[in-house]
Amino acid sequence: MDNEQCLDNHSNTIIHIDVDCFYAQVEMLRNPDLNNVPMGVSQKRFVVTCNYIARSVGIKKMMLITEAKEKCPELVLINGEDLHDYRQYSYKITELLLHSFNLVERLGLDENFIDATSEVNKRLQVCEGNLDPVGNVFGDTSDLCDCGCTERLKMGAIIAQELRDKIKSELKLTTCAGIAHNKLLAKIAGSRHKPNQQTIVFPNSAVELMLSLPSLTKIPGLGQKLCKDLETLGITNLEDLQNCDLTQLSNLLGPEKARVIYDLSFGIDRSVVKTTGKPQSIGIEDSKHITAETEVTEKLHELLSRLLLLVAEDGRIPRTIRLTVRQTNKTSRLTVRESRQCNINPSLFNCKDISQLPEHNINKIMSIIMRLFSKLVDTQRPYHLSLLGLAFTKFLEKPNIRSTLTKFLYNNMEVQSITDIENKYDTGKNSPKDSSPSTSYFDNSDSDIEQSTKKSKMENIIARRRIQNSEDCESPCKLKVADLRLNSIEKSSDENQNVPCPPNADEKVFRELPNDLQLELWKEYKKSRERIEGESLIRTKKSKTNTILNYLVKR
Ligand code: DCP
Ligand code: MG
Ligand code: MG
Repeated sequence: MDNEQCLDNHSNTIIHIDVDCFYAQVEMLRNPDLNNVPMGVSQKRFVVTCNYIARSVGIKKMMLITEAKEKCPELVLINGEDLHDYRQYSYKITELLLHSFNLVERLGLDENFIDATSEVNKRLQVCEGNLDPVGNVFGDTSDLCDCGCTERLKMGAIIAQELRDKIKSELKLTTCAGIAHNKLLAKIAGSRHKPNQQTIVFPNSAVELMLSLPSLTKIPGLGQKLCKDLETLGITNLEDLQNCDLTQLSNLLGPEKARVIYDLSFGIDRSVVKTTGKPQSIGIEDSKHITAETEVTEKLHELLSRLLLLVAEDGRIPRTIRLTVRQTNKTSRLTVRESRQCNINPSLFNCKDISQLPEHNINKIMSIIMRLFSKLVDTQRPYHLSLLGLAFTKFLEKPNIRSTLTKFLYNNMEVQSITDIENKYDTGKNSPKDSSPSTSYFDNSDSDIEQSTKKSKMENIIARRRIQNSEDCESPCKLKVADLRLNSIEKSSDENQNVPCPPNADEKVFRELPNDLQLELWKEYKKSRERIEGESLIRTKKSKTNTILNYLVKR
């Protein structure tokens, strides 16, 4: 069955993997001395997690530090406010899973759902005899379903064990897994036996598993707020939800949501595993109290530096920057959180390593941020901020000339990441204020704020290619010079007037390409010919498929 139709039959095999005491394990890997002592990871006033030694003496996740220290005075606390390494490990786990499976969905930093349905079916086709369940099984196994799900889930458990072993051997992290025919049951099953274990739940035990939850809030997807709303209908526990009047529930939540929640109470979940793409925005916030502009610039500068590290790791080029502030009105005591964003010229990121942007570019980005700030906060009057946040959104993939060319030549597809961008540079309703705040980051030039205009596909291809070329440039200024130089050489060159079409290439298509691309293809052809002649080698199959020229070769 196809993933889109995850109906409430038992055809799917879903694995949920959750890392044991995630932040604590990362800290223990960093410092193995922590392995044998009770240790916790703190953020502000809380122990956000702790190792299993600490858990054995009663320390719990999200316990106040004061309470935890009372319970276990020898508890070692590590500050976990810098999420950098946790994020790194988190992405490594997902990446590792994606090596074996296409359908991997991240949930938070330490969880992944894997739709193992097709792999399970493939393996079962060549598997003879009954399988033994690997790991724990939740509930009674005397009356199992005979639709084939029993063998599928057992095969799922074998795969779960393999994946957990791989995570352990490659990343040195222990994990728990749940194996079930849907995401809900897989997630809950995994938490039944911890740490470093896995649990299968067969469909006949679905309701029993749901009823084993201590409260409604433990149903994944039901937050505190929703549970409060349910209380108004007298629904305070799982049985109440199972026995509730669906019409009343629909009146409260709308028919769709009511049905979803009602089904969840019986362990029915039709949601599918959706591959998590790269995040749509990368942001960072700090909840510090700030009242002066020097502090604002200092804090935003710090946030920007940290954000650039994250963007560098992500590998894409941001197109939009968003500033968020939370300010309290002194008189009304009301706290308001607001954001403003604007497009940003991607050439500002023309640097091999975005985390090492030249000071000049940083200052330009800061000036854009401070412009946004002046639109959000009236800097002429006293203000009281309790949070500042920066985020980059609307990313451009670092362009790949080969795929761009392929698309252009054969698919004529939209260059989506560029044409999708809204044609406005400020999402705010008001026009920009004229007043120039005193900070040195301010300049009133709009040159780095992208005034997006819809470009032709060809322009987009060329624009992308320029960004790619610029990767080798140390600064955008050098990029511009290099780019101009390249263009002027090409324009004045005779070769460029009539670039020879490489033999075997489709000349008609070739002639439609911009001259600089034609030239590049010709050079590539010449280079490969020289290589072949020089080394008297016949091109291998691999190099053939990897050559841009091959995209042009007539079929
Ligand atoms: N986390 C957090 N704040 C919370 C909950 C969790 O910062 N309110 C962080 C710390 C955890 C990580 O997220 O290490 C993963 O959350 P889990 O709930 O999976 O908890 P752990 O992985 O720490 O422990 P477990 O072994 O119970 O999965
Ligand atoms: Mg965990
Ligand atoms: Mg988790």
